[in-house]
Amino acid sequence: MDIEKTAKKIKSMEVRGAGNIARTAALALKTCAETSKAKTSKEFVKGLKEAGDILISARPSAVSLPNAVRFILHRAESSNLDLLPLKELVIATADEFIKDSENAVKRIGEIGSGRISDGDTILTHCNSQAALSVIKTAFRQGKDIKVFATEARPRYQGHITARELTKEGIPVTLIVDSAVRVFIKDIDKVIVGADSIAVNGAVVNKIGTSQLALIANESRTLFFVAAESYKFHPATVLGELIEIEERDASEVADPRDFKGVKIRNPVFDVTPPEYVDLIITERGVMPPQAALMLIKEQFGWIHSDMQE
Ligand code: RI2
Repeated sequence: MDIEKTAKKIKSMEVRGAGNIARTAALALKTCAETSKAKTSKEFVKGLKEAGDILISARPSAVSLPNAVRFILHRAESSNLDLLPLKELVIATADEFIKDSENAVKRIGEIGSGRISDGDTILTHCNSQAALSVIKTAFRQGKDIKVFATEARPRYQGHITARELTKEGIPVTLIVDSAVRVFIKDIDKVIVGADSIAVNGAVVNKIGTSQLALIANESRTLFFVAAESYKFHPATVLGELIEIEERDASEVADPRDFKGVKIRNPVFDVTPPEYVDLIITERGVMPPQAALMLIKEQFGWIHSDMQE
């Protein structure tokens, strides 16, 4: 798997979804290790670091991407192995990340489904494998549930969600993003995914999520976030802000049809922790206020790297 090609696919969103881009980056680093022509361990790590930088620069908001790269690089850099065992270590670490990530999504489904009741109508936004894992698991347990899916303008990932859930046999209603307030009275729980979670429990997710959270809060509807622990952003402990990606205006409308009009396209927004009832992780369910605790447990090992 070519690093530049993979980065391009992530940038263009041919490969998308915070968990998916992390796993894809890990796979790309694995291939990079397998095909490396480096003659020394030092040279090998240097090449791996360069590849990691290219992958990380593909999309700025989902911390899952740099977390995956750093997980692998940290192991390589902190070992004193010779070239061959070092390569094997990197390959095994990439495999470990991918496997753990897949298991985390499954576990989130098992844990989160406990929060879904028979007869619930659930609203979800965009297309999150973690959020859908909760919904699908609850349905497979025999719970009679219905789902409202927002379309998620401008790229319509909600269409993927609607198709995915229908395939599973779950009744789905597709609505435009701006219709949420009309339907909120019919909704028992909102479940969304996350691209990044800050140390204060603020959730960065697909644009529109924070509006949805406001509406849920106004109508006293539970608002859940489903996220693997590698979606937590360690650098926010040091005060770093999460960059919000702004993509090309042409995703919103053809600029040629709007001469003289400025078109903006931020693709994520920030939901304050006050609007989040629970975060469902593979380690268990937690309030957003416990984010620091999770970050300390999960990322103690990279703290020293971040200070450099
Ligand atoms: P999972 C997506 O980003 C959405 O914002 C989604 O909620 C989030 O990643 C998490 O998705 P995009 O790549 O990792 O569509 O739960 O911009 O699949």
